[in-house]
Amino acid sequence: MKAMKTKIVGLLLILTMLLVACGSKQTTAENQGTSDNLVSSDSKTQTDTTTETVSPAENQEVSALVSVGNNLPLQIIDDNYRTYYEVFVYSYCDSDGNGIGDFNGLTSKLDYINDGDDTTDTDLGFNGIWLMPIMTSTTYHKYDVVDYYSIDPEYGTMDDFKTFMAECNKRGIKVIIDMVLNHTSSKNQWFVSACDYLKGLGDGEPDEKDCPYFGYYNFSKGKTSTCTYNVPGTEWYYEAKFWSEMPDLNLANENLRTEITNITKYWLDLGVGGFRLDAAKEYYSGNDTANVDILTWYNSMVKTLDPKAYIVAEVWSDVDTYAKYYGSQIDSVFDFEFADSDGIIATAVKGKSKTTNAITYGTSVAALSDKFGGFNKNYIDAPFYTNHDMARSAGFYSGDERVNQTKIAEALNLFMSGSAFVYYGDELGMKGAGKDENKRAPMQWSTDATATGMCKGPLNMDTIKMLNGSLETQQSDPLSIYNYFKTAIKIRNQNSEIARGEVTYLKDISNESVCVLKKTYNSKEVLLVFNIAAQENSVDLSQITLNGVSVSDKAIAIEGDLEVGEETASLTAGQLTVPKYGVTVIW
Ligand SMILES: [Ca+2]
Ligand SMILES: [Ca+2]
Ligand SMILES: [Ca+2]
Repeated sequence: MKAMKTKIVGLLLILTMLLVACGSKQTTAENQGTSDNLVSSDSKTQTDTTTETVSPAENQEVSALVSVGNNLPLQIIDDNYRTYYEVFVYSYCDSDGNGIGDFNGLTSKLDYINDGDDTTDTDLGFNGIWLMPIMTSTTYHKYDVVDYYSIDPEYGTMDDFKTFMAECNKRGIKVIIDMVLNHTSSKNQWFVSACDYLKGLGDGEPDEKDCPYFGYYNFSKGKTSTCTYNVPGTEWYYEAKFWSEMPDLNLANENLRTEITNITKYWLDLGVGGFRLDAAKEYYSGNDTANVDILTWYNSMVKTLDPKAYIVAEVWSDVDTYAKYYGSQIDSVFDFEFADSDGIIATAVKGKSKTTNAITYGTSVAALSDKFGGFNKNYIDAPFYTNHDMARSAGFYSGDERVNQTKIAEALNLFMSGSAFVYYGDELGMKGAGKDENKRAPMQWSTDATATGMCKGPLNMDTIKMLNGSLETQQSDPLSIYNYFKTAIKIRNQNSEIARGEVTYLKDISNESVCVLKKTYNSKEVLLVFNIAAQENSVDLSQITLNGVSVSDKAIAIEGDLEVGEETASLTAGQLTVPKYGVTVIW
């Protein structure tokens, strides 16, 4: 961390010298200081809106693009407010030509995710990775764990994983792994042993002293409403909520809890920074209170082992239900209300209904602190837009504004407070809907399926016609979805208030097309303005004060400008004009 700070200060010094050398004007007296005031949180360098810093060879459009902002130094803070990239290793990058993604492939792409160098912006800038299950399993998706102390051989060796972890650490990327605790694979030795024990029991009564694994699962003598699958050759039945080959665990069992503690410690010792808890709603299906109790135990156990570990749970439900899960004091619960094609983000962007628009987004975002904070004052929201269980977002929209809508929807996700999650491939506007396999298609490094690193994808995947091109085609296009993403994450990384700010929704100046939010962090205020419409919009911000200064004052400027096209936003005497689907950060 110290080295990184030194690097940032060094970079600022160089930047300052360059600005001076280029003759760029500093527009306010308060900014005419040394590089010291550049790193203090409430000061900034403002380059003039003319184009002195741009080489004469560049045309006016490009000049306009760079002059409005997005030039602030990154403010990367080593805490649990991060920008996470959800990776399905199977479909990400194949290193050995068998068509299945693996750790060596993923490691080779880390410079794409985050190169660890804050002076470059050739990387996406994620500082967290969520790995979908990586332990030995019988399926391609690996949500049925056979051995919790291993890496699935399809993904490589434990040494490959250790190399991956070391490279992530170098880059400041926190890695969290999927921890599947609701069920195991039927091929897990625990379940196999328990079934063998029951088969040899005859008419006798089971005793955990003879076979502790019997207590790990939910068995009953005779079929019940929950225990519906038969252990062959016995009168015993077991619970398997999702699939006969995924028997549910009995998380109240003390021996199992000791085992889970050992498993958790094993992965923390390997350098993992936390866990994504799969299917927490089904620990005790239909009993949220019991589930919160399980999470309370798990969270306190994990935080005892590593106070900085991060835990996010999947509770696929309505917001009032998953809010209650914060009562366990886990850091995060995925914010499903905003996700998917019928969530707050997508419906606001579609804007077809009077009830789903910029106002819905603003009021919903502002309501979160009351909803979650009452259960856990240290809650960290976990917004996401799509994941491996949902259709890809590129298919949510149609018509002329399809690409622009795909873009701004991601900004509505990435500019939320908390740890924001992005599903791999969404940065390329990948497509995929219908059966699960289609939602987990090969990362589109290239349109050539035989190119280096390309994966073959899940066996039963349909042929998917991508809409927005591969990384190869998008990299060089400044208006591609990929480059939009990079800028969005950069702005999030430049303004630490975006992820950490307390939200105030400014309803008096917001409307069905424009949402204005004020975010406050460390006593500093910034404004976020979203124009969720296919037309340019203007808003009068002159009556607003930020950090005690009127927005109409020259000291307040657009410090982040995220645009779908070449037009940029402008702020004059408190009057803000934002191009269609534009987003600005003002302070
Ligand atoms: Ca492979
Ligand atoms: Ca970089
Ligand atoms: Ca269960």
